[in-house]
Amino acid sequence: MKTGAQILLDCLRREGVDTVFGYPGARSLLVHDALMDDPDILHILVRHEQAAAHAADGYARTTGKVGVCLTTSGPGATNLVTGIATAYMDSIPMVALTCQVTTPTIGIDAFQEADMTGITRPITKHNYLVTDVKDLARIIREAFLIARTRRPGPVLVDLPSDVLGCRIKPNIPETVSRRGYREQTVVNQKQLKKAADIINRAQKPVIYAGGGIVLSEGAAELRALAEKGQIPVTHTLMAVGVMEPASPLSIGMLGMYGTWHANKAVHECDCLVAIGARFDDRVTGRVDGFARNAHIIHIDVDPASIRKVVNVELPIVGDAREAMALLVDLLEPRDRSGWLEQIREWERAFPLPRPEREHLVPHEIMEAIKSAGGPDPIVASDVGLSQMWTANYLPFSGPRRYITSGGLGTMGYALPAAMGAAIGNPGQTVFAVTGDGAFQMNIQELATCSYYDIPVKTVVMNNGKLGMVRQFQAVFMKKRYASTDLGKHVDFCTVARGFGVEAIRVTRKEELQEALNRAVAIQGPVVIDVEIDPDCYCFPMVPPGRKSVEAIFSPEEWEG
Ligand SMILES: Cc1ncc(C[n+]2csc(CCOP(=O)(O)OP(=O)(O)O)c2C)c(N)n1
Repeated sequence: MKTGAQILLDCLRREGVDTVFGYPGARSLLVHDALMDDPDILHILVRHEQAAAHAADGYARTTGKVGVCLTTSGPGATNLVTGIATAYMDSIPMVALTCQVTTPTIGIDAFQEADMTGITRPITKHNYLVTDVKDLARIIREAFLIARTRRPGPVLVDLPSDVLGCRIKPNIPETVSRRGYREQTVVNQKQLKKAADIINRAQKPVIYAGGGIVLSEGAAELRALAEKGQIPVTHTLMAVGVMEPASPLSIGMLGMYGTWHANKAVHECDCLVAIGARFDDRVTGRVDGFARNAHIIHIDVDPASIRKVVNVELPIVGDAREAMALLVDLLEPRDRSGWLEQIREWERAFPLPRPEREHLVPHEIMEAIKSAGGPDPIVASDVGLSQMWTANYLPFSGPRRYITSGGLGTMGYALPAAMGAAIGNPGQTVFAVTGDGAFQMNIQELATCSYYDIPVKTVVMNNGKLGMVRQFQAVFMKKRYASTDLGKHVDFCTVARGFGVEAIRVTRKEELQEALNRAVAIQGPVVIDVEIDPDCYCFPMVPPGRKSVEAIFSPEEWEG
């Protein structure tokens, strides 16, 4: 006979879970107690439940496994909401375990009761309230199956404390399936053949590569496809690293803060092959101006994302990797050097800006991180200018190396996500790149890093401002900087040391490289607080509501 809590851990072990990011309370006592003696599952006690979700997310993004977080009921559970929504928007496999008040007291406003299945219905792929311990093992197995298959996403399981305390003879099902839920899709060969015909006929095709390629482990197939057809590839924020950045076929990121030449190529192409991407409004700009002359092919595992934003000509529902592997055989080799040269010409005309200033500027910081980080560091970036600078200026030669909150744009993501990444990838160098605003949203996690000696190197791009919002004010609000000044620079070094984390402050260019090298050489966590020019922004930028070729390169260019 075993308790529900013990059965839960048996199920987690069965799914190969080695780490749970969590925070306890009265309702989770039994699970935390069982975890204390568990030889296989490490429980990381975060300092705020939001960080548990982001850490599970960072673990999942960098390992490809399902991330797991665990909280008590009520406020512990509701604190997960932003982290779950972050994972949902970016299709990240996660199982969120929230403990609940006892089944007889559900619905009477019991102490620390919150209706978690109700609250998270719109931000989970699926969710469950377990009302009978006999269902527990099956539900946990289903939760993992649903989280990691098809279009992945977070699944929440709400666990009343009496269910966790109930004793039964455990019976973990060998296999699980859900009626109406097919784990796999079968790619339609006829549609693929049509796609190949369109691509083979195209003079100026472009591949628009999205996060689905990362999730399906399809980077090699993408590279083969691009190579065979000599097709340039632009990627989304979610797909950083899917192409080798030095490849002549890689044309950088598209969208609001993408490269001018990638946006221009999409604007001028005669065939756009969207793979594992969802035509996010930050990518398309004004939809009626997006790829206006192109035959659009859309390959995606989720039929609901097809024709949601853009009326594509040829939809193909299926796993991105599988579809690309089949498509590559149908493509005819082509010489498209004229088209590729045209895109390079656009790049030479409007390269990513690399300004020279007295103060430290972003691309210099990215170059220094690259030089200190070795061949393949993992970088979790926050949300703000630091995010776009990292995506544009730091080269990543593989997927699952650059992680960020793309769809929801959650400030405070970087440090906890980097923690999860570091735990999932022992021995790897892991950076969190953050702004001074976003850092303060989960800064308490320095305590977690210090306690467990998680060696995250946090680079704070400290401009004393909420830079990305300030950029909007500089461009669109006539430089009225409402509520974006964070005041006198916070001394993050003192704060970090208070948490028991080593810290280095950088104010001058000459100090930067040496500081980063030293941070990487230190065994444990380090904060590198880098003072940067507050008037440094991220350009080119496509103004909201404009076509993606209407990017501006400075605030002065805007006359709207
Ligand atoms: C939780 C949350 N609140 C508000 C925002 C809106 N927002 C987007 S970027 C940004 C500024 C970020 O400032 P900072 O972290 O200092 O980075 P910087 O842009 O200066 O690099 C804000 C407030 C958000 N994305 N997330």
